Amino acid sequence: MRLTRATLWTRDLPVVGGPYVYAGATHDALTTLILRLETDTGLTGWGESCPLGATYAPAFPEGVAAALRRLTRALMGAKALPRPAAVRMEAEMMGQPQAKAAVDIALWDILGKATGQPVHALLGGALRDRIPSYFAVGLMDPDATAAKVAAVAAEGYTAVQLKIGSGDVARDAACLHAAHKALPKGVTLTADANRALTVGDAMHLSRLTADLPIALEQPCATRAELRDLAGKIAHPIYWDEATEDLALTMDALARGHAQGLGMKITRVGGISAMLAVRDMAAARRVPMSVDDHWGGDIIAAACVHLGATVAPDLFRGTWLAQPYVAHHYGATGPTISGGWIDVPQSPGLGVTPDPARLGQPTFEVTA
Ligand code: 0XW
Ligand code: MG
Repeated sequence: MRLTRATLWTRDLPVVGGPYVYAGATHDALTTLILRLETDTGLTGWGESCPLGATYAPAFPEGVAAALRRLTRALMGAKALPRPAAVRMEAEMMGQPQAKAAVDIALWDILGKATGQPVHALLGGALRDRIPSYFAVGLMDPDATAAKVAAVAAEGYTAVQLKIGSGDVARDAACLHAAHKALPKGVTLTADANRALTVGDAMHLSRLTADLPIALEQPCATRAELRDLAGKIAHPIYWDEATEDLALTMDALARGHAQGLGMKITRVGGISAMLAVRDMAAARRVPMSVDDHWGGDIIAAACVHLGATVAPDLFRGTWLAQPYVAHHYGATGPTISGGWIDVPQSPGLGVTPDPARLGQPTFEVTA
């Protein structure tokens, strides 16, 4: 089974009910890249990569598209399997995990279709038929924060991520107290600063919220700051943006610097890389989320298939952009209902985009 054609579409995803606001960025729309790979056996696989603008991770849409053009050219005629393709892509290009991820996801889709298995079965098997999502509440004032978290908890969400990093640590702390007070027992609360705090700010915030059972996600921007903060505050520190590749994630786990992970499947390079993170995190008993930056049905499916194989006691949930995305690429895609997501059971990813809905391709490469 060898690759014969690659087609890429570039699609704008307006933010429904937007803008999406977090520390350091406000988005009214995102740009996603949808990749279709075809084989000489007639199978088709779909991948996707959707940078969160150009400042959340070291990737941006135009760069991912350019990298995919070069990578797919190098893959024409190659075996349509994740490992041989990964080795070939490393020989072709250093880094660019967010581009390589789209290829990797499409190849797992093909492998599932070739074997008649849903991707989660190829990853060792789903542990349940539906998995919890979590809701990310944007930067607001304390009263609006309390109202929003109460509403999402009433919908059925079992975990809430509160965006902080407003520039006023006291206000961040007030929002966290308001959120904690508004949440029913059993709903977990994480404070995600998206790199906005200095080490001093994070220490100050931790003191102001010492009574709250929360975790601080990506409080500071750099790995050096996160390592400096470790041991200086009582709250667990979760790494998200800092996990820019597999090696850095492994190091953060091995050294005990990350007490939790907010993982993005395309940031580390796709399903294959995220599989390694899953098992390393489990070995260290570190909870993790299985998300992506943004994106539509294909990315959502990749996250849900992998998320379904994470042990429930170490699973923080799968965030999906789906509530903010107006259209499905095809008939359906994973959707959040009452804070939970049904795990697809058909072969591959279980998502079949309709090319007619995707517009003109950005490029097409053939063997
Ligand atoms: C909440 N998310 C998964 C959605 C946006 O991509 C940001 C990200 C996060 O955890 O910061
Ligand atoms: Mg985060």
